Amino acid sequence: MGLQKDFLWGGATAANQVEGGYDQGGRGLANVDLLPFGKDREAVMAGELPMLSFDKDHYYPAQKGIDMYHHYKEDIALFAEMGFKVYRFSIAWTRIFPLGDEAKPNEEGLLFYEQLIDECLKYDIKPLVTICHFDCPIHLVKEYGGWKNRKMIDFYLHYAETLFERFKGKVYHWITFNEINMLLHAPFMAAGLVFEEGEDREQVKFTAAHYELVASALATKRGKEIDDKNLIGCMLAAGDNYPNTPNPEDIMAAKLVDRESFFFTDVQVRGYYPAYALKELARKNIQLDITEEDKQILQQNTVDYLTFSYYSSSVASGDPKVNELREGNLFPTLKNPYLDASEWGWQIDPLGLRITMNTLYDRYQCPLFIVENGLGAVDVKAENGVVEDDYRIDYLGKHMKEMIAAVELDGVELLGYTSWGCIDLVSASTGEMKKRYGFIYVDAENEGQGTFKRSKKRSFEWYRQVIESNGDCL
Ligand code: BGP
Repeated sequence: MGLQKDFLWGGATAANQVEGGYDQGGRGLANVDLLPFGKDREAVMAGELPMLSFDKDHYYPAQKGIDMYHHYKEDIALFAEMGFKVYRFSIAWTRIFPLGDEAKPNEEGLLFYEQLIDECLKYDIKPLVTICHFDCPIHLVKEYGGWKNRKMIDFYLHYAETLFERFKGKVYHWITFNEINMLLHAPFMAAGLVFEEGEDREQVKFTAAHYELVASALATKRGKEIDDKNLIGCMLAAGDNYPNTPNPEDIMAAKLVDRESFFFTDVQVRGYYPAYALKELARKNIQLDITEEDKQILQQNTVDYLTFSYYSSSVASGDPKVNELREGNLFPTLKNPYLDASEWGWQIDPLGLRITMNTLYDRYQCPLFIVENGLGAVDVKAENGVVEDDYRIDYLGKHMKEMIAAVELDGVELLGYTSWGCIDLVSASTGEMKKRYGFIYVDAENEGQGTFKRSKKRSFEWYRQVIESNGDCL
């Protein structure tokens, strides 16, 4: 009993939240470099406040991240000390193609990731590469409108092929797009979409979604042609939606919210647009540029596994007045009276992870991989200089127990678990450093001040033991 012997324990990060070095190594600028720190961040993420050029007087969190660009060897050594079997990271598109539409890649960028990958392999840590974690070269946004434009499929494919070729024999686990469903909630951050006045936003978002789906399927095809040992997955921001009451109206409402996310994975795992999505698009009068060739591409190139993030469940009501009480950024939800919440209002629901795993496995019957889960919290060092993060140990331990229950008791097929922000990093939604997730503390403050020195939190040794015992010590 228990998890399989080769279960992939590890941690996850994203380039723009950790690397820094935004203008080094020939790197170009991306949408994620222009997400400001402070009050405008959410409006910019949503594509409502076009911010397409770098303002020297402003601090952008991606400028410094946690300076992993210069600390990666030290960081990977610490991951190895915890016993990581896998490290999920993303490649910054603009390190490889600074503008995005060049024919020739930037060798310095490829070399950086090659060294990072070699450093992982030195410790027997498998690299799990996210090809696109929210980033889109700013040149592609300005010249082509980001993912509004079908040409993006070719640019993305050329970028993905370059990675498959270069890292052949070293990387076997790939994710095409991070949290693809985030495109509907944060369209500038997730897909480089900026809305023109009077533009039909739904039309733009679903057009971009279609192009990303085709690009993802084509990357799956090319990745497997280049090396048939490659495993290519999709990635969903997951978490079941509960009905507010047993009223059938609420149950239907929860189902409808779920569909906004499942729409993406239904296409990526099953290979075709589900009937409910076609009806919904027609009702909204959204015309998609879906060609016969696109349909074939989607049908023939479904993913090998489904990866997902899980932070919380949510609650929906069929009553519009009740729904007005929904709160929270990105994924607004009603309060669940049975759950506590994090300092950022994300409701903590370990059993929800087991429920979500069952929902996904029942729906798709394909291997799952939890690639993000964790607690964002304000960490304070105790007098001994150590962050005694028992709250994080509690959160993660409870989630891991439910994860193991889903495998042992429900028969869900699960390849691995990478906790989000295994080392402190910049928060995607708020741009803050003070929302910390790591087992490793980084001495950096909200606006890039600090020594960037790394130190172990109490959870570091705890996670080491979890991995060593393959979850048995929980
Ligand atoms: C997911 C993203 C990550 C990450 C995480 C936590 O949506 O894939 O990039 O940051 O959420 O969110 P936050 O950083 O806002 O706490």
